[in-house]
Amino acid sequence: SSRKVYIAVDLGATSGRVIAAVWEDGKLELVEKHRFETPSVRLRGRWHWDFLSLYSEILYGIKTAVEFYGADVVSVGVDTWGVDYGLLDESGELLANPVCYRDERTGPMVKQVCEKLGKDLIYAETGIQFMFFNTIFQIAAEVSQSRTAFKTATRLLFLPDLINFWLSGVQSTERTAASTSQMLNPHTKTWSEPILAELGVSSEFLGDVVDPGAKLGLVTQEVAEAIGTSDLSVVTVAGHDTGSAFMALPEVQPNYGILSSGTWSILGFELDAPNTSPEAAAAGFSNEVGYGGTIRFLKNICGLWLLEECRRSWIAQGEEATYPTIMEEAAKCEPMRSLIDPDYSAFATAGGMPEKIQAFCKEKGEPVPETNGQIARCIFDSLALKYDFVFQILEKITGRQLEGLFILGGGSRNDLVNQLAADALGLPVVVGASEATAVGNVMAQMIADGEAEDLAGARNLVAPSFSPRRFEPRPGVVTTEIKQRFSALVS
Ligand code: LRH
Repeated sequence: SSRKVYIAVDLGATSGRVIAAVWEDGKLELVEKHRFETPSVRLRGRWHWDFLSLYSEILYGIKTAVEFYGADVVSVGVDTWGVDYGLLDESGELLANPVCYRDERTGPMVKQVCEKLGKDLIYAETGIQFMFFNTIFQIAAEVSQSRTAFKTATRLLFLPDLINFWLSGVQSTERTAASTSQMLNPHTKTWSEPILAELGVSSEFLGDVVDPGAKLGLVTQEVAEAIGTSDLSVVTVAGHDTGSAFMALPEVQPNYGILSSGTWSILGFELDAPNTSPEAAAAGFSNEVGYGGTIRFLKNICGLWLLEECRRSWIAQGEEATYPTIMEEAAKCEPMRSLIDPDYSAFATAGGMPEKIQAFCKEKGEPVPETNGQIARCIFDSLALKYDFVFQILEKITGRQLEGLFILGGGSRNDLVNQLAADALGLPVVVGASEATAVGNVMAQMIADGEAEDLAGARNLVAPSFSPRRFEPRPGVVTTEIKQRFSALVS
């Protein structure tokens, strides 16, 4: 038949998905074959990913897709959240469970590394926003804590590369995932020598960086037995989930900002070349390398993590706290009653989120949100205001007058936030695929398979399959006074 099926494995910090993308008669249909949680496990004072269990879920999802679509299945691609990695010994054995990026182990490292190398040099070399969990600081922590697994390891694989290795038997270092490390230079698009030297790691340890789109080969014999076919090719995609998501824009509009909304709210746009100017450094924007060498100029805003963490607390206290109930209650709450800075440092780590939000409000003289609905509403209002705040900086640095915002990703299912974002920006919001990451993942596979020529070609091919939704700004909902009140809260 003319039907082709591509499998996208997409791991986010809240959930993982195995999606079968069915390409037939010029239409791409996404079918979710398996969804599972990706919880972190606290063990002996560290937060770990339970990586073997995630691997089992992935195999199960692929097997289900293979059973259903048989010989039409062409290939599989993997993307995950950024910055985290596994450590391997010479024989390829994983030496420890990967540590979660939110773990506190990097505590003093940002200061320490910056003092040694200089913040300016690190930014000029990498163009990446300083976040405590970037790989550079995780490695500094491994060195400073003299961790045995790290000392024994001969190879580091970023998480998408680790899964690709388990599926195909081939170790590789894919460029988009590598670019989240704050160790890669976005101008040369390869490892930064001064940073590697400072950390004391070699480029052999990190691997030669290769572009997404490479065919690694067929699945190993062991995987073939688990999924029921040996005829499945493993293809590197934009292994960084945000990189895959940005591929799936509903249309090309150079003057629209792009928001990839999920655990993180990632706001920026695509540039042809990196901007590592002092202005970009001062504002803390990242230059992440995307598919085809594109640059995503963006800022990470602490996104729906805030709500996910609140839900985790509420559920632990025996409340039901389902998404629909929370949304319903939040919609009924007084708008703009309590505001927070979503990026306040204490919100970045796990635990006690409702109390942390209340404490922030109390300290800043904001009315303290009491009910779950009020807390959720506070998060949504504050996120929309933060988008506007960051948008204004983005306009200044790039000299572009933005005309609207695309919202992609799982968080784009939240129509309350979509509308609030339009209100806060005073601009139209256009909502694209909620599984944008999987769509981008599949686009890279389609290019590798010869179905599309390049990124632009793939965008044209798949765009008609996902009809965008529009939100127009409601005048007067977000006033100048509210924006000023919000700005005063941002540290
Ligand atoms: C989103 C994301 C983001 C990174 C963070 C670690 O899932 O990949 O782009 O900064 O996780």
